[in-house]
Amino acid sequence: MRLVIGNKNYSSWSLRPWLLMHAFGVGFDEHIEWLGEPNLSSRLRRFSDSARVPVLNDGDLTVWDSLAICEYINDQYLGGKAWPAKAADKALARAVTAEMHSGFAALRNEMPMNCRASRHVESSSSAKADIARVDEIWSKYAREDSEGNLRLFGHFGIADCFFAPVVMRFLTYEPELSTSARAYVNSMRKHPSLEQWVSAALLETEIVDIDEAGVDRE
Ligand SMILES: N[C@@H](CCC(=O)N[C@@H](CS)C(=O)NCC(=O)O)C(=O)O
Repeated sequence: MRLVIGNKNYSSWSLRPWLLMHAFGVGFDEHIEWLGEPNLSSRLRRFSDSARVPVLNDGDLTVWDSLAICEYINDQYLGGKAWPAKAADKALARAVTAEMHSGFAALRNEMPMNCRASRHVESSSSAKADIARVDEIWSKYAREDSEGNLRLFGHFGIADCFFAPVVMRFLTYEPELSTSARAYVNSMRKHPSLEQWVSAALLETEIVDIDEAGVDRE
């Protein structure tokens, strides 16, 4: 099985399924397409008509879109355990995941994922509202798992994977957060699979200008 992704430093959509597969020990080869190199669209079309990453190839099957890939991995390889077991928690985990997948445009645009940077940006009121909503979701739904790690609905899964790029954004741009949201950031950052992603991101050298927002923090 192969997962095609973009730069680990920048590709927030790629991080989601990569983190799920890595954390649950689903074996896969990864292939990186550099987002700043020429002919991106035609290069990505070799893997999927969507011309976007991430893309999963499993035998004859090609799945694009980070949520569809996570759902497929969960169904085919994880016996459903990447969503909470209880129906009510599962519904809420799906709701916050869908909210992340389809919303938070201002936050995404103004604070691009950039794992290696420590920056300050002046946020618009829309981005501030997005940050407050993320804070509210984490404060409400993050609970300790059996090992004392803060995870959404108390068990690492797809919802955490969808918010992991925002964890990275908040570490880069350090917006004001509540104590509980900050605790979720710190706990997620220590996840061994996220550690591995970030270590690899730090070794990358490509600069993608449109994802370099803000000014360096002291
Ligand atoms: N909804 C898609 C979005 C994927 C997406 O926009 N990926 C970006 C990289 S992070 C991309 O492939 N950009 C290529 C381009 O814009 O040409 C998903 O969830 O996978």
